[in-house]
Amino acid sequence: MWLPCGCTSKYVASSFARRILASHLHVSGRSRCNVAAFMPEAAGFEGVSGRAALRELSVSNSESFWAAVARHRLSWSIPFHTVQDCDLSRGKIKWFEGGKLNVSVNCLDRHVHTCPERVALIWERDERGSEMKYTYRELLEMTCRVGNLLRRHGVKRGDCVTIYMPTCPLAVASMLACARIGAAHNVVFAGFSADALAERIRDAQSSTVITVNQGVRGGKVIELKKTVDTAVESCPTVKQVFVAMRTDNPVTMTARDIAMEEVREQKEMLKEDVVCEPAVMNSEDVLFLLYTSGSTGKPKGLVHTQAGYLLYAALTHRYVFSYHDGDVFGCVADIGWITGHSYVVYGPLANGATTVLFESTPIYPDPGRYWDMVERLKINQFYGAPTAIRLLLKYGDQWVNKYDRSTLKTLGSVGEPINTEAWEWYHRVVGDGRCPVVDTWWQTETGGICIAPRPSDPDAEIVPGMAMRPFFGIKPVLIDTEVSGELLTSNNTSGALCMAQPWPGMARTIHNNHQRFIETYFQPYPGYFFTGDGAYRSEEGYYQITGRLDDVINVSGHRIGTAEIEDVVCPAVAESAVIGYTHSIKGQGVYAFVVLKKGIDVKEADLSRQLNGMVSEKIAKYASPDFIQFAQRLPKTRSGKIMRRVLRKVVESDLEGLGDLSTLDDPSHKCIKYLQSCFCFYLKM
Ligand code: 6R9
Repeated sequence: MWLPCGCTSKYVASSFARRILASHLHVSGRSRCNVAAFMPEAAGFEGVSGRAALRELSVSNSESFWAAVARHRLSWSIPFHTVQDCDLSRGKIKWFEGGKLNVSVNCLDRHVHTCPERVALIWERDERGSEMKYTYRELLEMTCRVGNLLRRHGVKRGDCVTIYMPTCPLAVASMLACARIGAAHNVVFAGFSADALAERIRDAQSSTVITVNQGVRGGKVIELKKTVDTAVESCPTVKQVFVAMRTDNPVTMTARDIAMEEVREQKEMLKEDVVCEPAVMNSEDVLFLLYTSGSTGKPKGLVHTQAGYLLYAALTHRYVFSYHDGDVFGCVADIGWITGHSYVVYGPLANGATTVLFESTPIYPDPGRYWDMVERLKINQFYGAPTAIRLLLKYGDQWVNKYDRSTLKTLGSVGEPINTEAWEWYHRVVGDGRCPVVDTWWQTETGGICIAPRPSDPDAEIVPGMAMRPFFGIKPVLIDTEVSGELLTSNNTSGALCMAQPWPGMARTIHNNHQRFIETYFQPYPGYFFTGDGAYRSEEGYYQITGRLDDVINVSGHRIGTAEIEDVVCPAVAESAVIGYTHSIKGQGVYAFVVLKKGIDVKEADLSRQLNGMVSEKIAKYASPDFIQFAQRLPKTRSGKIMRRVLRKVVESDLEGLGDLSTLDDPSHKCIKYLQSCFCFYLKM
């Protein structure tokens, strides 16, 4: 086992300093002699004498690297014969072919074999102080019961099960049960509306849904079963809905519904055996679909497969956070997002970690919730979102200082750029200035973290608000967006962030739409995977993400396509344009410009409220506009495209920065002047 050498980290503390004030310390004498202790399988790599050399090899000889890691870190029923068979220009990605394994065996059985009584899950329930622990043995039993239950009700290998549940042990067991019997899962975030859920169920062609009677979040009861009832009305494929009980309140059950377990009298689940034969899966069989927003109105179901995904989630979890055996890992993401999949469920469980399932909110019952939890559960790594950090920062240091955070070793951030002020507060106040803060950049598409300050030498510098260094096997490049699509090879430059070579964790396709997969990710820059983000590479070669280059906005770390919001149809509206604007807590807020149909006579304030309600109902609350501005017309190019860049400047009141308006269809710029003078409705607090 690698023993951390206990060196103190060096940080660049000065505000907004983008310059690295210390020299590079990539290859130190210490790391040269303990590469094998750092990563045991690296002992077989000839001539690799330091971590920098190990990283070099992972990129220059990625096949050897991934082959060694896959053999060492996964349990296979049959070993793979081909490490990779990828062609980025065709969107073809295959890893570890010939290999057979079962993901749930890798996450559960092998740990039950060595340490059955180790805690796998700590469920930090919404009700503070009522956490529940589940050992690996218990989680395996629960998973087997759900697996048998699903099998008995006809769920087969290759089917897709939709899971609409809050973050809770049964949701994790349901995901793992799907993996156990060879079904794919499709977890839909429990904050999505009935319409959004229905769209995802239909696209995934699920015939089985798993849900709970009611959810509980921030002290409020959420009617999840009712939402499922509404959703499945428009989903003819759905044959059965399993309903677990999160609260004691009964809900109306229909002929389609099966009570999964009940609080007092464990029903269906207890009938099942605690042994469930794992399906032997091919490396490239589907593990799950996860829907995410793109720049069109239709969310895309990204497909992740078995071995490559699990390996990448496990390796990044181990090395980015410096996770060690016995640590308690606290990722507060919801399981409905990729962060929940990779760093609440698969990565930590593959590594035999104790992982926290956080069901509540950062400010319930008060803004000390996270840090009280850190103290109570003795969390060693805390992984959260910048939006929550910014919110908590505003409540003041006292909520943090009240609690003992001495167990913390690493702090992580994900989902959106973390501004320097939030980064420094996280580092200085939450981490007492002694924990590395890792700003981790990645996406649903990448499966796991691709750029993060760690792993690197323990004393290598970390620049506030920068993701900095590519992970093992990751080769980021920047490409000129404006003129030529040319590779930008120098430092101190910005461009479209692309990946020049495949890695095992990347998504394999978009469910039922491989063509869209190719068009979105591989056609913009042939031969490269295009992330959709822009990035800056510093003088020192470190990466900083500058934001999306497409029409996707990021509200509190949740991706939403502007087109999805614009597509919510209201009979009174002729057209609309949605843009993101800078929001001090959420990162970005939603601003909608709306043009009404001629002759419509409604009070704008009423219509604003109505539109807002419609977006909540069709998509989710977080997507509903903060501002709605009614306009006579929208600025367009002569070819009829809405000039969002102009709208953004109007919202920012930056009339100097309007840029080139030569393509505007209204040479007098009357429309822009009008927009500026208009009143808008502030809708959300
Ligand atoms: C993991 C996750 C992905 C998009 C991504 C980017 C933004 C994520 C970030 C970040 C700046 C970071 N993003 N991490 N931007 N710094 N550390 O969030 O996946 O929901 O698919 O969102 O989020 O724009 O493209 P996902």
